[in-house]
Amino acid sequence: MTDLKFDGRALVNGKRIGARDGQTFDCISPVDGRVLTQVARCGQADVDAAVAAARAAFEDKRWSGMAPAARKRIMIRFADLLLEHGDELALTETLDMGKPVKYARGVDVNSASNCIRWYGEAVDKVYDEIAPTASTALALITREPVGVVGVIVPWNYPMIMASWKIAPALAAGNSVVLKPSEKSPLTALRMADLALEAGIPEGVFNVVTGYGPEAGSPLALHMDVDCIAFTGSTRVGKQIHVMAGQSNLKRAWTELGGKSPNIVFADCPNLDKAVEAAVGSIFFNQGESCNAPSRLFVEASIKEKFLEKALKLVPGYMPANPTLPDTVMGAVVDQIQMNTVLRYIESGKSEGAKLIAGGEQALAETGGCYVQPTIFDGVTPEMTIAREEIFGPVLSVLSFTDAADVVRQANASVYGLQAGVWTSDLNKAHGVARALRAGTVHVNQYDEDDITVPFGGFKQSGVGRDKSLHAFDKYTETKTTWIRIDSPV
Ligand code: TXE
Repeated sequence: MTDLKFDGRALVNGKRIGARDGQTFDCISPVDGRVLTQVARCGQADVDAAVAAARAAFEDKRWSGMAPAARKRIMIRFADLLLEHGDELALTETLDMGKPVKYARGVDVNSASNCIRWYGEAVDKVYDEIAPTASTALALITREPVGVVGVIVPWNYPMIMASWKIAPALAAGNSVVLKPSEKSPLTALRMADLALEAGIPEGVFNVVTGYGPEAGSPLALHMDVDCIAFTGSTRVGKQIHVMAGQSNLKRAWTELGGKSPNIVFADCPNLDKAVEAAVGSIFFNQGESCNAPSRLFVEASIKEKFLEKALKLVPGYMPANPTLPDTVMGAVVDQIQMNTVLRYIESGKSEGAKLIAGGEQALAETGGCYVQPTIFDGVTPEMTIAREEIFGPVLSVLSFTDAADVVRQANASVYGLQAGVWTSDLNKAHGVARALRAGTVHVNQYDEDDITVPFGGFKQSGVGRDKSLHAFDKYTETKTTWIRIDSPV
């Protein structure tokens, strides 16, 4: 595996090609600062070519016209190929964006493959509808692929974020142009290679690499893209909706930031489990998860005991080289992100929060981008670290007195992605879960996850849902066909 070679060229119409103007940028590993390869710096002309290829493929029905059962077989082959190349993909992901290789293999590769398989398996089992109209007419309600789907994804789970969008889009018969993050472009390119090998026809799945304003905006603004699916920051997500409106009113779906509250009541059924979940979930993936429970609310009467237990777990999350098999916390994605996280830590200190763990850069001698697992106690709702998405291994601990108090605090956020509630009281669990304005509420755990359930947010955490059969709604148009029946009998 040490002899991994990377190809940073875009993939358009079934061929690997450089940017039309020959421009590239360095793909730098946050593990140790080494340059992994040069990546095509695509712009408007490259996006135009990719969209044209996707449109031609859609129009000639080489994929969209295939029977769902035939698309299914190819999608399953694609999912199998991801697993067959699992070690290579996992190491590529680790080198490219810094996550521990054991999770890149055990979580990212498996989850992406499972997602592609699931939508492939689903697509020949979904029926259309006939409306309950009068017998003088027949009203067919059918689903059609929306056409050319643009997909823009971030760097925290590159393969998973891509698969959550390309899998339902492709299964439904669309053509796709994917723009991965400039910080983590390599696995998306390999996924597209493997899709071709699996039999997804040329032009159906294209990848353009490059920066957001240069390659992402032309996709979101393109007059021949029918739908744009985005995961990333709320700041850019808002621009995506504007660009959709400024161009052809393409369907725009956004999965954006979060500042998820995790609420532990004094009657929590198992304090140790709650502590493990609170700590493990914020430090998993270096805290670079949109659903990370970054605001921990602990009922005042148990806070001291809770934090005592939490602090004992922190040394287990000290960052290490993510290519080593036992590492549980790796590098944050790049220097820019590391500096952002360190700035947030400084703001926590200067605004009066109490730093009780971490707070520093780590492993600077490696040339990589590492931050210690960090916990602030005594955080109050108006502090920056209680309001803004840090996207790093930083936990903000707040406290509360009763259910009404904590629901008010928890909902006082522009975000509404996920939330956690820990209590033995069934009424309290249901009552608080209902009152929380979040797309997903976890009760007495924070790690349940399955492709069968929708994922997405309320408020400024975005519009629409990934995963589950609901995701097909994003990539299909609903058509009504009325047929008059002048019955002779
Ligand atoms: O995200 P961006 P960045 C948050 C997180 C992080 C911050 C910045 O807080 O610290 O955002 O990360 C593309 N038109 N999240 O800067 O910029 C970009 O190239 C079209 C949370 O990496 O949103 C990339 O492919 N596209 C989030 C994608 O958008 C544009 C995950 C995401 O980049 C564009 C990521 C433009 N003008 C970051 N500008 C989550 N919650 O999951 C950028 N892009």
